[in-house]
Amino acid sequence: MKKTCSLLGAPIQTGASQPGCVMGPAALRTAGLARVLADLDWTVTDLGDLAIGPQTPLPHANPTIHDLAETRAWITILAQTAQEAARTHDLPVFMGGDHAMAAGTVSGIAAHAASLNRPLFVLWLDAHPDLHTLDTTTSGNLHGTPVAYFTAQPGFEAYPPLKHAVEPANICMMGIRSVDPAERDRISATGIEVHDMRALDETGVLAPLRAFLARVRAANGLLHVSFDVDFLDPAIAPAVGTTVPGGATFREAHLIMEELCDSTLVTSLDLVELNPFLDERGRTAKLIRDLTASLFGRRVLDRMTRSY
Ligand code: NNH
Ligand code: MN
Ligand code: MN
Ligand code: MN
Repeated sequence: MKKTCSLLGAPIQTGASQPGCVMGPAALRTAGLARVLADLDWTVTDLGDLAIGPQTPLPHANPTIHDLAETRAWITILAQTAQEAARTHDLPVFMGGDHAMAAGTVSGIAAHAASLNRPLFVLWLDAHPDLHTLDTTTSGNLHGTPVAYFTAQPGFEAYPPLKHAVEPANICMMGIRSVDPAERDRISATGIEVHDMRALDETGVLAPLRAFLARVRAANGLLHVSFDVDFLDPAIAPAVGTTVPGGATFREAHLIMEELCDSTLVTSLDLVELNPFLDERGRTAKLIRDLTASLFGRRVLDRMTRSY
């Protein structure tokens, strides 16, 4: 039986500081993502793009926050749709859209995991930990909040009520290199496993990744991968609104995706923050397509996979 994946577009950009992520799903389709995955012997179903209707503005005590009502509506529809996509496909892919969407996708997947009585693990590949609450964000850009939301931190009265939280101990972050003070405190308080760029320079990406995957396997967990384009170095991935120097190289990123593929543990994927308005001749969209292909089984040569 061929494995099934779905592609769902989430053209949300209200969580970001500048427009453009609305075009992310279209750029990934234009880069041929569906065909590439089908050529790797997956049954691919494109579920199209989600949409929200007009919203009534939702004020908040934190005056920096913008587009709260729209972002909230996206989280609601994404949580429902992600849960359903995970129920009906082996590996649903959520094409963003800015990273606020992960508040919806991960909470929806967490509900799915709870229905299977299995723990959900999250691999967060990002320059940023996205650990702000609505009370601590100073930019007001809600793409900085999803991890705090789905780990059930206080301060999210204005977001949809969270039904199933993700355990901070089940989260592994890699590539982190831009952390705000409130986020630094929350990393300590929650004990989330964070491999910042210095740590990855010291250990390489493979050792911490394999240790995390071993934990997922031992717990019979589901594994959601949330891939923020700014995880990558801006020199190879310019199409993102929040570039941070010193990001993952082409080879590090491919190695992570290849190891994730070999593990066979990944059960859902976000591709977020692609802003095609900032791209150069589609190169970032094509790179994200190729990294996804590595996760779905593309390899340079046949080789023995290591036994687990
Ligand atoms: N921490 C910053 C903020 O909250 C940056 C967040 N931007 C991101 N996150 N792109 O991945 O505004
Ligand atoms: Mn992010
Ligand atoms: Mn980021
Ligand atoms: Mn509050």
